[in-house]
Amino acid sequence: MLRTEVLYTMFVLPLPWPFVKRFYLVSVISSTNFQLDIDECKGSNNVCDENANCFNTVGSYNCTCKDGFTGDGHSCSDIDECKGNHSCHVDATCTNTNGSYVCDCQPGFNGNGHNCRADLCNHYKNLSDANRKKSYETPSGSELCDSQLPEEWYRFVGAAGTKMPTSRVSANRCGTKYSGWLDGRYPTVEDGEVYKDVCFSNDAHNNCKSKKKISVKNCGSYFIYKLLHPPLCNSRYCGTD
Ligand SMILES: [Ca+2]
Repeated sequence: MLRTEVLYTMFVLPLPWPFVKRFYLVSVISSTNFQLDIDECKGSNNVCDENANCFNTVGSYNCTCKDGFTGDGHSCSDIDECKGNHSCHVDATCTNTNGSYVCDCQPGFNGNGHNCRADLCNHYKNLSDANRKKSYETPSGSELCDSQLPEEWYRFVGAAGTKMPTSRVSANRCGTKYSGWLDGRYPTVEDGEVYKDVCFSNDAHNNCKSKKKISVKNCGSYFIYKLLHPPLCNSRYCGTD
């Protein structure tokens, strides 16, 4: 919007006494050269929506809805990103908010909502067979092998015990010929996921003749193990109380 300014200009003329010593000349100037722009974006002039940005221009203005809103600038409404485009992870929950949205990893997953990773301590399978316990003497001819065990995270429960032993297990125990046991101490919760060697005992060697490196994690009240196929059959991962 342009406003015509009326300018009053004062001139002091050097006229001698007794003439009017001072003569005020009022010049009224009315010309488009003096039209000044009004900033419609300032104060009470702003007619844009409260969720819009106002851009003043010479003789006019523009209203543009802010990010997260849609409309003509004079009326802006929230976009529900959760119904359309959002960057929440597939394992996250999307919650719409005014002007934005929030992503939260679902229970059992950790992360910032845009990247969620399964909380391993809530995603494992149970090993519960009694013949997996280190005290179980393997009947001759019925040796089993964990080469058939899917390579996933496991927890020892029930008749299988509560964890893998950390001292040598004799050969021909826990339902196999080469009995598997964890070499070294267990990690703390703070240690997170750590690599550990599992030794498989046989008759001829007392120590770690055959071994496999696996991942172990302390979940506070129990341990979980990422069990991989053993290096040779018949071998099994043993449990203990
Ligand atoms: Ca929104």
